[in-house]
Amino acid sequence: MNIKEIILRKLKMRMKHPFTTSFGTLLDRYIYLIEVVDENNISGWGESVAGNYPLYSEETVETTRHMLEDVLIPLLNEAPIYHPDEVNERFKNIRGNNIAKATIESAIWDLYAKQQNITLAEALGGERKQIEVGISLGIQDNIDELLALVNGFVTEGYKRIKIKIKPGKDVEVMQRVRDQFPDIQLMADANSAYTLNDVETLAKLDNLNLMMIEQPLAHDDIIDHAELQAQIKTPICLDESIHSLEDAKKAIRINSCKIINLKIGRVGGLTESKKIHDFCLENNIPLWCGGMLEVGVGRAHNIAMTSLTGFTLPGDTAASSRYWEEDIIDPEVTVNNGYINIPDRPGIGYEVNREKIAKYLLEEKRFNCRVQLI
Ligand code: OSB
Ligand code: MG
Repeated sequence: MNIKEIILRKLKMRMKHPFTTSFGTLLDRYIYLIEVVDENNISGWGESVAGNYPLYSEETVETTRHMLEDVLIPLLNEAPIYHPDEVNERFKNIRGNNIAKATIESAIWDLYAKQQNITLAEALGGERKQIEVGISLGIQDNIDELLALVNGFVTEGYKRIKIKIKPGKDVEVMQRVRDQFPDIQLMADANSAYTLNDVETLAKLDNLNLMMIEQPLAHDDIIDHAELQAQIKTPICLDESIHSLEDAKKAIRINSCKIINLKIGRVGGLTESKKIHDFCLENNIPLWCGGMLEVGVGRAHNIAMTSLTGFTLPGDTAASSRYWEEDIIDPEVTVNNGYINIPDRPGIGYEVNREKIAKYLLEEKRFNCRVQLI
């Protein structure tokens, strides 16, 4: 079946609340959605999870557009594709730009699953019918506000609470949360805000029975993390440092981390995600699926991915209503007592709502396509 058209749409969506990490605060999400349409007018969807500025990764909303328009879509047009696994292969000489690659690769996976009339979860080999979910809480102005937030989400049933930390907003914050909630699954995410000079501070977190500390040190490091892991009991989880299966293998080989956070965008798509999943499963490395403040399309891809059995820890993919007044998919993602049911309709399993897209649309570009997806 040929892909006859690819449509790139830029949306602007305001989040319900600003989200603050050690690298900055986000309120308005600018999002590229990609739609790949085949000859039978079946559509596959992908979402660029890049930020407005290159703070989490070097990619931005607009670099993903450039890559898609000027590099990746033309490359796809060069030759037929027989299976979505070949998309990653086609892009292998293009350095970096994993979020851009994942945007179109994940849309082709969705289209492929719909053409086969199976769910994306099934296409990926996922077996779970429901997944456990946690929540990620941004840095708050004061601890009482944070405690109120934690209380709300624990009451709703979220299975794991992740709290963003940075120097000066770390040990006391985590201590207060732990004191008030002695039994919850709790973790911290530093988004690279520390260095090895901070070992003393980070070691204080060891008393709090945290599931893990996520990416305490530099975004591109695995060496210092190994040194830190040797000095603290709390498991280190790597996020920013892992861009591929190779990165994951090296990080584990030198004991830089004990847990891996997988983000489909960060590793360049679902094919690479599956490889990292398989490696973690074979080697008993706890794995979970991270979030990037996605709207419904990205959320749906995360949910399908998390249906694979190697995702042994609750992920970051919360309900649509966590960030959005209204999501662009029907139905929205809902969480019941800490679980999301894997949808049973083909592909991503949620319908993209075109009226809502029109409401948030800034730009639309159409590309004629000759890609055969057979
Ligand atoms: O480090 O996991 C992160 C959001 C944007 C960029 C990086 C991160 C995050 C989150 C939010 O923690 C996770 C989510 O709820 O989508
Ligand atoms: Mg993180």
